[in-house]
Amino acid sequence: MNQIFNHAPTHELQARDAAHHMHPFTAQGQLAEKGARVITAANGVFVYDSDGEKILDAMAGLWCVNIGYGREELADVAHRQMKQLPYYNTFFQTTHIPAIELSERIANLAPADLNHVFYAGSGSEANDTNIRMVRHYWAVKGKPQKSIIISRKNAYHGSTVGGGSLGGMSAMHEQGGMPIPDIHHINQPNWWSEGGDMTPEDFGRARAAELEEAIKQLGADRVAAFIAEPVQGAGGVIVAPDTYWPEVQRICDHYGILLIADEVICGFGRTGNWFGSETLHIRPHIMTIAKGLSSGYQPIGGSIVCDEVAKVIAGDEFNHGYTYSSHPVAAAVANENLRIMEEENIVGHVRDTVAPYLKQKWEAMTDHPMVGEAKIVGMMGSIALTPNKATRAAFKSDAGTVGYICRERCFANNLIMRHVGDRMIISPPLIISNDEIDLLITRARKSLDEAMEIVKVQGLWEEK
Ligand code: PXG
Repeated sequence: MNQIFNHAPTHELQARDAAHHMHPFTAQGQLAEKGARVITAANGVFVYDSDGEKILDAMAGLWCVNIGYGREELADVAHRQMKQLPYYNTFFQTTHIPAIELSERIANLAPADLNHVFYAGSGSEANDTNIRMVRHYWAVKGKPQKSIIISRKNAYHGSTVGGGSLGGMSAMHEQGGMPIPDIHHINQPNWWSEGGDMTPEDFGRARAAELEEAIKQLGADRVAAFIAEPVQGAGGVIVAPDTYWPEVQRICDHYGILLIADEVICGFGRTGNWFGSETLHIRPHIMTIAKGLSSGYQPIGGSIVCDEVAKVIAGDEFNHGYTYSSHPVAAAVANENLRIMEEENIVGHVRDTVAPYLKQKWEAMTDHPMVGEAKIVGMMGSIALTPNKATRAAFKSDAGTVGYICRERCFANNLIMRHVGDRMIISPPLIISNDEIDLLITRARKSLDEAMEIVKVQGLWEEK
């Protein structure tokens, strides 16, 4: 692998970064003091930093590098496509070959009659498309008042004004005037934190019933769609109890509500099937896709749309689109990424080999004194940190204090494992091997031990 070592020293790169580069979801001042970690190269499941450290990336970048780093075929395709046709749009009755080929491949991979793709540059943009598309669909059908979209608290659907409004992140809603009108949030199916004395099964049914109550209260003639991630990712890899999704599906069917599955994280093999909807037996009308579509090698997202919605909106001009909708280089790279995934049976590798192995190792971590529950679906997992497993107590410190300590230990041990509040989460590249899973678990356990020590020394081992 070609690592570039003749770059400026780390402290100099950090100072230049702090001077001019504004980071997403970051307190700039704090980062400027600490200095950002400078990532310089990557291969397989490892990334390298400017100090030469080799770090196991158990987050696949931001849940996206499903195929792993360093696949030269993707670079070659991008190079060829840039020389052939670096840009053209698909507005104004034009198209190009990468868009044709990618759409055909996605339609073949997607379940049921999800046969049509509208492209965006990201998951956020795709969800903005979805807001407009489902409202437009009902308007064309003579029901313009059917415009409310129901979503869930602690969901993540992106960071644009539309995507952030759909999302249920209160910290985001506090800034910049969100949510936009006609978005309604119900509670999430997070049993560990919010299940109280209920069994997970009863709790799953109760949280699904909130959807029905919301529809009745708002009026089915006002509700356009329900949007949800099959497994909540950024919210902390929250896996709903088994009773939840069948009931949600029944409710959407019964009241004639469109179902949008946000597959930005769950899509393209992450859960052991091509789509999370297949794993959880959901039948969506629209799927949001991004991330694993190109394994993050190019920015591309989109909406996979069912025949009925596509047919209805086809009768009219849909006044919507982005300069980079179906960008030829991004589309060519995504197509090559999916070709490799199919040819190398990477979804099979997940389902039959690494997901069962990781599940066994991950769930065994509940023997650690600080780990309450361990949840995992395919290659996305979370553990809840707690000072009292029996009562599922939260730490007395602000949510995230202990999680942050643990994340810092992971970083120090050359493992990228994230925290969401006091949950630790992983989503490694799908091409990870069982040996690399062993390394992941060894480093995670070491980090947990060290974090627990610090938590105790700092007097933070206290229940809320
Ligand atoms: N939907 C879901 C389910 C996502 O996870 C988006 C939409 C938005 O995609 P774009 O491409 O616009 O970022 C996402 C993105 C995190 C984190 O901290 C998660 C995402 C993005 C950034 C950070 O876990 N997910």
